[in-house]
Amino acid sequence: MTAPPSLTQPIELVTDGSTTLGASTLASLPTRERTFEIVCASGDRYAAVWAGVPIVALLEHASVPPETTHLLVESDVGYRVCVPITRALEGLLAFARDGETLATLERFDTRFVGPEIGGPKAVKDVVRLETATLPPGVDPDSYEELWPEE
Ligand SMILES: Nc1nc2c(c(=O)[nH]1)N[C@H]1C(S)=C(S)[C@@H](COP(=O)(O)O)O[C@H]1N2
Ligand SMILES: [Mo]
Repeated sequence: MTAPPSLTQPIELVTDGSTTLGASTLASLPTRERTFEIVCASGDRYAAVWAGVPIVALLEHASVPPETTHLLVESDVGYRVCVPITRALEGLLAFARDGETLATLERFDTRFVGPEIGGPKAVKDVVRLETATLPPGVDPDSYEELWPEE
C-alpha cells in the first residue's frame, strides 16, 4: 500500500483505559485495501479504494470490554458518530484513497470507512475512538454530534 501514515496528531483509543496510537505504532499494524462507497444523505455518491488499518487490528491494541455494543468515532473538531461494534469491526481507519495518501488529497490524514458505514458516519480527521456499552433502550444517535460540519 501507500507510505505509512504521517499523523498530525496521535489517535486516542479509549476502552477499559486510554491508549495513544502514534504514527509509528500505526505503521507497524497490518493494512488492507477495500472499495467502499460514500453516500451522502443528499444522494451524492462515489466509490473509492481505501487503504488503512482494520479497526479490529486497532482494537487489539487495547483491552475492549466484552459487553461493548458500540464504537464512537470522533474528529478533531468533535464531529462524532456512534456505530454498532460489529459493523465498526468491518471498517478501516483509512490513510489513503485511490492510492494517494489522504494527507496529500485533503486537509486531514485519517478517515473512518467501512462496508456498512454510510457517508455521514465516514468521519474525516479521526482523532479518537471510544468503545461504549449502551444500555438497552438508549438511542445510539443521542451519542452523536454531527454538527458543526467541517
Ligand atoms: N469530520 C467530519 N467528517 C464528516 C463530515 C463532517 O462534517 N465532518 N460529514 C460527513 C458527511 S454528511 C458526508 S456525506 C461525508 C462526505 O464525504 P466526502 O467529502 O468524501 O464526499 O463525510 C462525512 N464525514
Ligand atoms: Mo452528507
